[in-house]
Amino acid sequence: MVSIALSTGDGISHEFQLDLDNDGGESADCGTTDPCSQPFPPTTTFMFTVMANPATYTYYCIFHTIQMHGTFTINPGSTVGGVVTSPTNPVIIIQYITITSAVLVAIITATLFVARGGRKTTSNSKNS
Ligand SMILES: [Cu+2]
Repeated sequence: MVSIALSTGDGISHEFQLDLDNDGGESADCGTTDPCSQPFPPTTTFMFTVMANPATYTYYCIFHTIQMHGTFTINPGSTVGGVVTSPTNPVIIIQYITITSAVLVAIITATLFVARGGRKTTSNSKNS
């Protein structure tokens, strides 16, 4: 999820568009191929999910495509303009740790059981 805080410094209307289909600033693409904010001023926070391949794209102000544009880079295996957050619910983390521990204990117990069983079989065959 990308969150962009948009504001105007000149008092006139602007609208952010991320040109994911690389055909320039086209208002007809808003809501279909390209994420677009609401027009602003005074301010707006535009949140959207990027469904696109890692690459460098162009963003535009739809109303001023020639004067107002820039690059928007999607890095492979990373987030754009933010950080990946860990689960914040301690209960989920504790449950996850508990399940992981139980599985590890089960694996260790099974391994020890097989190892002991193997030695017994070996010693039995030596004895007989
Ligand atoms: Cu503009």
